[in-house]
Amino acid sequence: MGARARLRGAVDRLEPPPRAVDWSLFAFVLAEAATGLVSFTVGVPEGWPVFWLHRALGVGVVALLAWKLARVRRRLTDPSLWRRSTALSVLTLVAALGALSTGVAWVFGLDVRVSYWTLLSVHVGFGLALVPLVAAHATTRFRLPRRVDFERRRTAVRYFALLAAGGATYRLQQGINDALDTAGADRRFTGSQPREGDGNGSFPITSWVADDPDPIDRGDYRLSVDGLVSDPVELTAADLAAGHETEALLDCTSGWYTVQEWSGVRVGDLLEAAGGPEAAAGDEEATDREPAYVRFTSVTGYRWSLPLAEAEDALLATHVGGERLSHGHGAPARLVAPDRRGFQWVKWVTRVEVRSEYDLGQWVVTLVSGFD
Ligand SMILES: Nc1nc2c(c(=O)[nH]1)N[C@H]1C(S)=C(S)[C@@H](COP(=O)(O)O)O[C@H]1N2
Ligand SMILES: [Mo]
Repeated sequence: MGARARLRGAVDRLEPPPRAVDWSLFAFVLAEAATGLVSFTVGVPEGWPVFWLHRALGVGVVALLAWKLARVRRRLTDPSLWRRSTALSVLTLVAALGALSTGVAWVFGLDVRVSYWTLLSVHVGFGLALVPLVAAHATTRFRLPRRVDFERRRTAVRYFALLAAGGATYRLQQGINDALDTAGADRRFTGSQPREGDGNGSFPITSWVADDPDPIDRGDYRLSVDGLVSDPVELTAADLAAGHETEALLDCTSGWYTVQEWSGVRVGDLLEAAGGPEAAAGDEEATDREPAYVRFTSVTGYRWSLPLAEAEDALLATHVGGERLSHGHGAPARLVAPDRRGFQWVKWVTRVEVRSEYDLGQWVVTLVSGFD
């Protein structure tokens, strides 16, 4: 038996029964959406498994889709078999191929821009569209999975092998990137590509959805530092030029990163200027009102919170690469939160507030701020 025949044999043995292929595709797409979204919140290298799982699942989807298409292709190519649901099937297939092809191209470091979106943002768009499409597609040919489809131990082995093959494929791909020195070789563990240079002009201005405020007049600007502090204060732009410096890496979920020298005021010093964090006094439930988070709010309402200790070490930056921040990058002051993803680095900060509670609303507000 030749090597090709043997590989074919191995691939055939991996193929799950038809109903299991359908349900696995559904489950894999959901898992892709989940790992993709979770990966947006990961900025530390220890979070690498989320990214690897996303890639391995993606290779798994390629295999499952190939098996599925081999089985159903006549339903697509033979017009006499077309039904109303065929249109939905085709749309689902297009979204799946869109998500897979942009994902693969991204991994190889392709950096084309589709109007003002990066290829990675287009990938996310296809991926998010795929979830409802796959769900609707599943209901048109709804057949409950049967125990026998998944029962045998062979099934577990199969899925494990599928994911392992996915991981191995990605590893192999990294080797190709290195050998051919493609742009993909410089990517971070998050998949983001580098933007080189120092200062305002060297990296993109990115607003997450709709934030686009008018420039803030330096003379009129006030920053309030309040919440659970002993002496709330209002500071001017001049008060913030405290000259604390730090090098930090900004990694945007649209797929680029940059390392810059930021300067401004340490948030811990800012809180000291307001007398320091202090539990709310004089009420029975004072224990529930311990300072635990610092919330940074933009002039647009966009906001994010960091745990107190992390926030104290963060920077409210007024300068980047030795230049005063430009309006687009958040002047007069923006949050620099090392190890956090870019969307958490609030720009145009006008309020710093010590709070006792986690702010669940921030997840929604970052999506809708800027809309009137
Ligand atoms: N107020 C506000 N802050 C924001 C954003 C925004 O839309 N509004 N975008 C975030 C995103 S998604 C990123 S990646 C960084 C980008 O910073 P930059 O525009 O200086 O590159 O700012 C973050 N801070
Ligand atoms: Mo971003």
